[in-house]
Amino acid sequence: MSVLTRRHLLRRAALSASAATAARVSAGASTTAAVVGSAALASACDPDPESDPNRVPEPESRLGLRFPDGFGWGAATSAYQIEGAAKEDGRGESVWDTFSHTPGKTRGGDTGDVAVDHYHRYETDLDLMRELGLRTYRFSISWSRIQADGTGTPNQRGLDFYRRLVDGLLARDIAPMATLFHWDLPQSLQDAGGWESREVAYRFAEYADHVFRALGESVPVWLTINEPKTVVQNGYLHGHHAPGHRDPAAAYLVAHHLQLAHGLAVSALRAATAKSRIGPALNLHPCYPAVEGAEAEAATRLYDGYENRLYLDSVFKGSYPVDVLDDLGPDSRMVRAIRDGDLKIISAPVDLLAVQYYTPIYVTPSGGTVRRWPTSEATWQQIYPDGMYDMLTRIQRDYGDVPLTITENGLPTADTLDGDTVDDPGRITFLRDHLAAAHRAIAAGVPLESYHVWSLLDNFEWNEGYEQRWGLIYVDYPTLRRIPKRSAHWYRRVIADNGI
Ligand code: IFM
Repeated sequence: MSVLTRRHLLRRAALSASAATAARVSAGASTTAAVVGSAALASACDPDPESDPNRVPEPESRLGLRFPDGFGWGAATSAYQIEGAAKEDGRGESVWDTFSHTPGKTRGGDTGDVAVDHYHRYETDLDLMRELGLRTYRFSISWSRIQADGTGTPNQRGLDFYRRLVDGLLARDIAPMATLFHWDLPQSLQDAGGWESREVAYRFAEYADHVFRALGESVPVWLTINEPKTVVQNGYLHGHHAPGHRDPAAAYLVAHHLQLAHGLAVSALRAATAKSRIGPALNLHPCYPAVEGAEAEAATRLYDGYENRLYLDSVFKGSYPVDVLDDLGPDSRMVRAIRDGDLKIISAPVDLLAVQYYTPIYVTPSGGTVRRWPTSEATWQQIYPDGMYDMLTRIQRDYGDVPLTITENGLPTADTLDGDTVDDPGRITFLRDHLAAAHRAIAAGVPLESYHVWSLLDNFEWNEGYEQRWGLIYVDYPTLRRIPKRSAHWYRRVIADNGI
């Protein structure tokens, strides 16, 4: 493994460190809290702007940009981050239950046991989505609710929950978009080798088949694996995500098996229904040289290979990038694990690509990184909206006219509850500027069909616990009351106007 690769790994480790302390009271959180929900959101859209306490000043909110008719305005969540109900209705343990319950692994010892109790409050959350005017909602399915041990007969009570959720969305005219895997691998499968085991990819395809047969056509868009790169880097290189390994050789083996699982799930959907669409959900980071010169260019190219092309080329070109394979070396566990036919499975045609954009990366000649732009409360995130434009146009340039959806984009802000309001102008500015970049990409011919804010609700931000607030809707953790932030009121206007 090259010096560059090691620098890449070290940088990611450095990014995982952060300073704040946890403040959440999760244990014993009330499940009977009042909700400041629909009514608050609706009244904030009162036609008399002067009477509206959440009124957004015009210069901040209006750029005069209209999106194409029918553009999909959405928001996103994931199962472990919001559901709670960790031991209910036959749900088995996942790697995130194990990890978050291991002392020292999450900020303040926070866990997803209760999270924001979406499992019990989904009707409230659905009503909030309707009041926002969402046209699409992206959520994930917890594998261990469907198969407690990751194999065998599906758990009907788990399927029923997602059936209720999907029906509730459809009843409110919101298109469901479901992710099959957002990092919560059943612990039993981890015990059997986790993603280092090729077998787990085949168990994933079986799980996907159960879900497709239960919900298939009711969900128009399916996403396979959420951010395989994050599992590789955070879960297996740096260990600050479940399962908490620090093993570069294992990490890229895992990358291959996650890609294989993606491809097998695409085939499973095709066998189950011809009506729904499917694609991968990739967090893509545009990489730029930090300085001029051939060395920085070369280092940036390889960095891009690990960040982006490893996942894009395999799906859209049917090959892994040669520079990355060379850098890993022929004796790497990943390279040795690739079997004849695997890339054909992985590159089974998809219907769309889900892009998650958060930050650019600036690469030095020696393969290190530097920061160029202000960061959000998440210190790994530099705020650079043009990076979204660059990534969207680059995808079209390098991979053709694949339909695109942005399935995550957002930032954490230091929100505080003041009475019944939460003022988060930083989120409005961030979303507005990124939407302007998305609009520019559409104008340049990029087939972008929808956009999902990360996240609908404040939630469990993995090893960061509940400290970072990423939601459009504030969650008062002691009571679990929901309070739409000022950005939620702004986003409702954006959706109603179909523009910014
Ligand atoms: O919260 C996560 C999400 O689960 C995956 N993408 C990035 C988000 C913010 O870190």
